Amino acid sequence: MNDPMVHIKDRRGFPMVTQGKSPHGRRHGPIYESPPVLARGMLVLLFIVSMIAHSSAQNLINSGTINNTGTIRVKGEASGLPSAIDGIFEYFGASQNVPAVQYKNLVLSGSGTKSTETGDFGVTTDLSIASLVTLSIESSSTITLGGTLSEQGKLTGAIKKTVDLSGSTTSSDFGGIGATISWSGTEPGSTSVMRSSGTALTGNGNQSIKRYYDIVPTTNSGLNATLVFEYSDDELNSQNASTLELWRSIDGGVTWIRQGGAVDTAAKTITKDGITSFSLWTAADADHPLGTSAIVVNAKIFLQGPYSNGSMSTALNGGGYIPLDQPYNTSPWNYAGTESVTSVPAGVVDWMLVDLRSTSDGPVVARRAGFVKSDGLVVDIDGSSPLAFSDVSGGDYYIVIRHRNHLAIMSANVVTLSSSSELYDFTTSQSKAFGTEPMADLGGGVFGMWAGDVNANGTLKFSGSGNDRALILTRIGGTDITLTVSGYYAEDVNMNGIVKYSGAENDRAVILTNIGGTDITLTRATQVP
Ligand SMILES: [Ca+2]
Ligand SMILES: [Ca+2]
Repeated sequence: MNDPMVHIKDRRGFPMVTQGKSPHGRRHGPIYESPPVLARGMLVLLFIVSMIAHSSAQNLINSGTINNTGTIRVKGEASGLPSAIDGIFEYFGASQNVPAVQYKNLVLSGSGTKSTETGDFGVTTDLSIASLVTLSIESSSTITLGGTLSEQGKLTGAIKKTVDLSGSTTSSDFGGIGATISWSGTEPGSTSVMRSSGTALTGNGNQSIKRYYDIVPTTNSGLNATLVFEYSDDELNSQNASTLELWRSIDGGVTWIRQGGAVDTAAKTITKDGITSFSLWTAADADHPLGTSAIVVNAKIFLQGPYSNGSMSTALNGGGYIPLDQPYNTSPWNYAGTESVTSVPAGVVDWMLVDLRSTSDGPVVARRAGFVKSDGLVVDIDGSSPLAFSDVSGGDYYIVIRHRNHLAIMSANVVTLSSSSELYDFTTSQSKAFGTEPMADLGGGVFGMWAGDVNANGTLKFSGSGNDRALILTRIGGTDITLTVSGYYAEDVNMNGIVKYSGAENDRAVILTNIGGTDITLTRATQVP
């Protein structure tokens, strides 16, 4: 200890805290510098060696700076490290504390648990965890990784890497931290993936496995991405790997939406494709679902018929015409649902029928009848709650909205549905609904479902066989165009409770207007595939 000043140069493979002569009688590692070197601003290390022998703990205590172009190996504790260290820094002892600084290359070898200390912790290039080692990242810290992770041992805590998923970078494994994302179509752009291991998340009274990913792309809608979610057996939290399913939360882990995915228990991966947006993702087995199976559709639509100046008329309700049982049990819907009320709630315009689809032209996954209210909200039979689907898993669905004498509409894209679905407002833009000119322009930037499909065949037709107009005349008797009939009729296109063929507020004219206004041979079809 006669000269504590040490200038570290490239020394690979030796315990760098060796001071003076090694047990073999040769001088290794640190090179001693004289005070004039210090005066020239050279880098300084102060070593205090607790033990000399290779088999004993050795500490690194620094009070200056470190210029490392090789490898620094510490068997005991390191302290006083500068905020950033070049070269390779290796902790090769048994259980050790790892100060939170910016390492260039961090190697964790030896054995036991390497516990990081509080603070900003980064690895500019590569992080290596040897097979007998557990890296325990302090709970308030996240390791920011620049390069790759070599994980022969275990990692607990949070590690994060950011990759620009754009241009030719159509896939990344994010430095091997355990999530691989590939994409086509819309570029996610710069995307950060934070993996957390060793902690379970909770939902629906159940726990997840002890791993989750928080994935944040720059563009986070309209994606077509595939996620390969890796896990390790020691994170299973006593769950059955073969029935693992992915779950995602868009509210920070409060509610969870089932995503499914394909488990490969040999590869220890769960793969899910067709992902349109990212968020917080974890996994749980079939016996520990993180969400209930009830989801809701929270949608706003307008019907052109009863619409005027921002809201819809409740004339049918006022006239007592709305049936207490859902009316879609006839052709063409043939919906056998038992939705029924003892009285129609206030503010209700009419019954609606809502379908969920997994693909734009695929089969109906689930169907329910509910009400639409004067403000456009589609609600359950209580008259206020979003329309619930009790037997459907949360996830991404196309929403199809049907009405007995208006052309059906469908959401332009899938909508993420959960027990707390966000509002999907069809009324604000044509682009909210699927297809070309799917809705009527109601003025003032408001759009609604086309009125006039009296025979509910999906097409507005004014003349010729199977047209919608003639049915109105038939309903009022078939000859005298001045007669009217009151009640709950599909021929009451404007839904004021009166079937009327001619004169003010008649139900015929809007059909002609909707097919173009002049050529009676034109038609208009629903845009729902
Ligand atoms: Ca029709
Ligand atoms: Ca009418």
